Amino acid sequence: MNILLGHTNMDLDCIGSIVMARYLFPGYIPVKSRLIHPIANNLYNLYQNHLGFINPLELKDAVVEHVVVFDTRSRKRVREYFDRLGEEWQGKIDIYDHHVNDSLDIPGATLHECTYGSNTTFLCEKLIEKDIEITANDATIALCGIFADTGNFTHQNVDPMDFTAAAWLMKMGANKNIAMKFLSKLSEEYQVTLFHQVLNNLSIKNVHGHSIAIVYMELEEQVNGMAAVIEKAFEIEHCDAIFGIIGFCDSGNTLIVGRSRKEAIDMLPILGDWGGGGHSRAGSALLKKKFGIFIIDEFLFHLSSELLPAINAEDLMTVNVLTINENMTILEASLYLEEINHTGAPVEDDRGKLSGFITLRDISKARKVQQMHSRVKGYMTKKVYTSEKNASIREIEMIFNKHHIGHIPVVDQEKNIQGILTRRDYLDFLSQQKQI
Ligand SMILES: [Mn+2]
Repeated sequence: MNILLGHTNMDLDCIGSIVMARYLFPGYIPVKSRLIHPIANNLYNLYQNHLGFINPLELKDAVVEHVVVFDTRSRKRVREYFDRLGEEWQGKIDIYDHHVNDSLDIPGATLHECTYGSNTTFLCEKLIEKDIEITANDATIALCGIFADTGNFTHQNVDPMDFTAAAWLMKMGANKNIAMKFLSKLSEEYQVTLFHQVLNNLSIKNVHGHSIAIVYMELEEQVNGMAAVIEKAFEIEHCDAIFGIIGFCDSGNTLIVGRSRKEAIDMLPILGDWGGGGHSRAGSALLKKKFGIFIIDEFLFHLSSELLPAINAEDLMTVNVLTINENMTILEASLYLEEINHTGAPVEDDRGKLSGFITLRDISKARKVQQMHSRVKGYMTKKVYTSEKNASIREIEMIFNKHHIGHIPVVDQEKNIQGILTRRDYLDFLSQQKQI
């Protein structure tokens, strides 16, 4: 007998991968995990006859020759199956996995890897290459896997191939409406309740300029689906990363769930040091027999030693600022702006302190009323939105969004101009970032 299996706590991407793999490995039997991830529960229940998964208990007396593993390369995530096969089992193992940052620790396995957002995509790619057609039902199940692992194509990990695979599945008859039904993150009533609790308990901390949402909660007993709850809160909170620290009174264990929007906040080292794992943007750690509110401080301390300072205004600003003196005439200012080819410039007083901002628009107002020989002082904008050197990207972004301005002078406490930030500097920064 030959078998197909995914990681423990089987999720939609595992099921999608296995359903696609059945076309590549005809006659192979899929084995289900003893735990099914809450998000995959409804799909699994509805399609279980069609899926035809067997229970790992049935492996006990079976003679298994070839095992194909999907969506993990980590031994501890497939232990429930290999334990059944027995210690002396020595068959062939192939792995199809997209967790490229995890280390392969399944002895003797041959690894086939990809960097796609969804592992199901990887299997779809193989089917596309081989020109194999699939049923509409299977296409729907696979589409769920792709939607789930790419966060409906919004996650950082999304690859063009994920779109290609999804397009192919639609062509094979995948039903998007059915797929969307299975993708609701908070499928259970209690998750919705917990979600509201998370929002109420959330606080935002600034760790080296990164805005980090932290929530600490104690629950009577361990519940499933906590990661989905934290993820949902992350969707609506405007922060760089979120960490849910959830203590379970019954076991005395604490679960940490982390999600990040920034390359600079990598879950693998942060949670890896605490015995956890996952992807760089999404991870979790279970602290065994560790429980209590003191974990927040310990964790924040750990974060501050792990994270490098975030990019700030100083990193993005232009330092040689071309300024205009407030006692120049509008005509002089106009000629000067033309010469330096800028649409506006900060204005300083005779002591060199920022006193306003003048733009071509202000100048044209003066021109209309033939006041070109008036002083800049009279036509400049006096209320200038400024920032300080150590302002975070978020603060800068907020100034641009709120005030519809093109330039932000960077000043010190005495209003000495230290630099200037333009909307262009900010947009350039954004396009260099994979995602912030
Ligand atoms: Mn996956």
